[in-house]
Amino acid sequence: AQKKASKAKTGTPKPSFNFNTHMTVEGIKSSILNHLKFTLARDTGTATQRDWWISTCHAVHDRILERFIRTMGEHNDQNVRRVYYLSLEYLMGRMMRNNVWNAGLYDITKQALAELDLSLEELEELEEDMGLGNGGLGRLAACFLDSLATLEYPAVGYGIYYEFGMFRQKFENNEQVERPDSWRKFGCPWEIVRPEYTKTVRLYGRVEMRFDSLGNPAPVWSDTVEVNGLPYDIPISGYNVGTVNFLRLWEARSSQDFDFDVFNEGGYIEAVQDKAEAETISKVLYPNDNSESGKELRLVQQYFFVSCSIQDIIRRWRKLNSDWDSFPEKATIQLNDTHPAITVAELMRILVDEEGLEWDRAWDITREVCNYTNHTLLPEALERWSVPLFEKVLPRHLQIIFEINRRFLEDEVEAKWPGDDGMKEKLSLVEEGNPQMLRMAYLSVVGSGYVNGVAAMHTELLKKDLFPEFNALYPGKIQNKTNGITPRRWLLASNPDLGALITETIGDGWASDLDKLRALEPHAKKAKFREKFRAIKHANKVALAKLVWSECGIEISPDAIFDVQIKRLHEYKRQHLNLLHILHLYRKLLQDPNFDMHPRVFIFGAKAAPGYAMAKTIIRAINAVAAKINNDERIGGKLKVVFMPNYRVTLAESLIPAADVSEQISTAGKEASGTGNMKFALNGALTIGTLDGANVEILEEVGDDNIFIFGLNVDEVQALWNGGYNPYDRYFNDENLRAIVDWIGSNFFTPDHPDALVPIKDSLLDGGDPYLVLEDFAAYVEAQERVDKAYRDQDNWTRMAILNTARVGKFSSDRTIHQYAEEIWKLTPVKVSMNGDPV
Ligand code: B1H
Repeated sequence: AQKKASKAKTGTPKPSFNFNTHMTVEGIKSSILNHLKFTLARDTGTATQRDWWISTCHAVHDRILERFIRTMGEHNDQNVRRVYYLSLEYLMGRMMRNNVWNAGLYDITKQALAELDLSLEELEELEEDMGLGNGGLGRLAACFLDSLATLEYPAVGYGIYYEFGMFRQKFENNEQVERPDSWRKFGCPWEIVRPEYTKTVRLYGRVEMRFDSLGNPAPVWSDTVEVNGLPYDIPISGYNVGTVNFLRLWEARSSQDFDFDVFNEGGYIEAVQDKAEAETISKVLYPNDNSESGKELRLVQQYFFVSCSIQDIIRRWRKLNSDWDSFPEKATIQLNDTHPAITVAELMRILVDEEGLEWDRAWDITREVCNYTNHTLLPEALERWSVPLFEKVLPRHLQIIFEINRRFLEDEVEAKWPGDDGMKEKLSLVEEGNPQMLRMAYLSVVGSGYVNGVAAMHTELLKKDLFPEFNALYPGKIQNKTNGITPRRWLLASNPDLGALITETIGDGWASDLDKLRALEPHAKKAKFREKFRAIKHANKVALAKLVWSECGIEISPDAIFDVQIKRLHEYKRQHLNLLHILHLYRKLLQDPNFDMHPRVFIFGAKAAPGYAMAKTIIRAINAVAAKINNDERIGGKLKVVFMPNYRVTLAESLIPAADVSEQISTAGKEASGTGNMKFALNGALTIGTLDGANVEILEEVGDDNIFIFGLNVDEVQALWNGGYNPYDRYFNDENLRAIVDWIGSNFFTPDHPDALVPIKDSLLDGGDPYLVLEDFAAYVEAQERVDKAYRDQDNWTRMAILNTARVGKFSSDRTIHQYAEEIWKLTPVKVSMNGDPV
């Protein structure tokens, strides 16, 4: 292998051709004009804004590709160890701004466009979000890719090239309406299609025992249906480094352009229809955050992308290596939740059935290569596949999972708990029942070297509540890796004025070493600095007010407190707790026009899963209440409620820099980590939140004077449930709360739709208040009063905001990725030249 590698190095002639990808204003400008003419066949006289936009993307892309090719060359020459990140979701958002910042092209691109009488900011608006994810889990994958490249780790992300990403949300009569997201309608300028790496995936069929020439029985998977996976690569630029990694996304293609038999029988239309059916595999992202669908197409999506990716990983390994013992030295795989958990069975199938390895050796390799990240404890999100469905789609994989289970129970569980059948039933990968169900989380734990949670508290609960026996069986296997966010997208690029102030104050370097922000702490004491910090927040609020006006037609004052809750709509995240508090303020204002509160704007952004009725009712309730409040002359504009439609990465980039208050109010024990909480704190918003997920660690970093914590902690929640909780007690003992809950349940807010909001009241009372909204209400109101009071002391508020920015360096995804690399992947960075000069 070593020999092969060095041969590849010397054997490649160095071209002397000048590709004209100069990193200068003139270079970019001529590149844009060149693409306008020769890529788009346009002249400057007839070019539309979109033509200019696409040409600009290509000009930037060209410069990134130069480094991309160099990175691949270096990784190949050195036969490096790589991490493969497998995820069904990548919530990338727009690519342009991030690309120009990371590649160091921001100033020259802006300048080049200005010289062409164009504005980068205006053109950027033409880019659709690459919204191939639901929420936190998908955005985390995107932040990780950014950090992997920035820290110069050899890494490939694998996923699906969905034709339709997360649906577009509109409101009609206060209700959510979903529209398809045809984000690639005008093409994606960042993609590179690689037909030479197309893979074939087999599905369905049956397994027969056949005998080889020596008379040994061997399973044969036959009569399968075939579909092809066509890879598209999206280059991922590191920040200020030569490394450009890539995200490889698979698109499903029919395996035959024409089925000639059907064609000859005259079934032309039928032949093309079959083709269309295969291609539905990569059509659309399942829009369920934190809940599983159990649908056959979803299982097919999972296997499709796992199989393509594993084949591709093996192909790359084989170019330079041959002995399977070296496979775990060259590859480590991270499973982003259980969505790619079939990897465990697929690797075993390839190693045992196709490569002829002994089971035990194959198992050692599989377990060494795979690692699993758990992102949730919610029972409805823990994937379980019905055995009959799984058998229909993947009959051979089912056998393999049964064999993994048999050995696991008979060897490992039996050794640890001899004769304990209860324990075997409890830990079995197969849940008994009708039908039997495969527990994908258990398969992932058993088939992985390491398992991790995504925040300290979440990992403790994993060990204590979800996997206690596995933790006893495999001590040290379960680790914590607290989530993080990339400071490039979430500060440098989205809040450029704050970024510039920080650089001017403490120098540069912070964007790739976020702990450096601690140097801002002493500046919190300086009036001049506070003034500048506050002015930037104010300017961001003015910009957001403009956006709210143009998008929603609601006028808001930048002098009000901007109180923001943006995240998926889910009962456990408790947008309805926020709503009850809004109603509380509304009542106060109606009953006492002199009620003393600082003007406040409550801003929401949230998509509900299309099948999640209660979530949709909560959206409707917030919209209905907003309509009433915003049009109520009596409250003198002290209270406004804005629900911005179609919440997505791009909207977050406008909202977070403008927020004063960050709502992180999930029921303790339910939010695994949260990552929005980190983005807000980094941008100087103060958190009002429960002791849940990473809020606990944010509190540790910023100190309890600089955050508003309220409500039951996780032990108190468990104690309350154990002792028996009756929400009616809270309802009857608090006259104010009772009035508010009854108000929601009345037809006051939806006069034309009687009972539309009753399900909310029902869930809070007869439904048992599963997320303890009524229980935490009083504490939440009290915490909001603290917020109101604190905001009136603008100087002190700004001081607290600065201390948030200064103290949250821990939540850089660079820190997270460094820990994964050191403690799980055992990965070393590889230097790549930025400009072709030796490093
Ligand atoms: C998170 C999901 C999720 N946890 C199932 N689990 C899905 C589960 O389509 N599905 O089937 C999709 C998504 N998403 C989130 O992960 C957690 O709720 C957040 O607390 C956490 O910050 C984020 C990243 O770790």
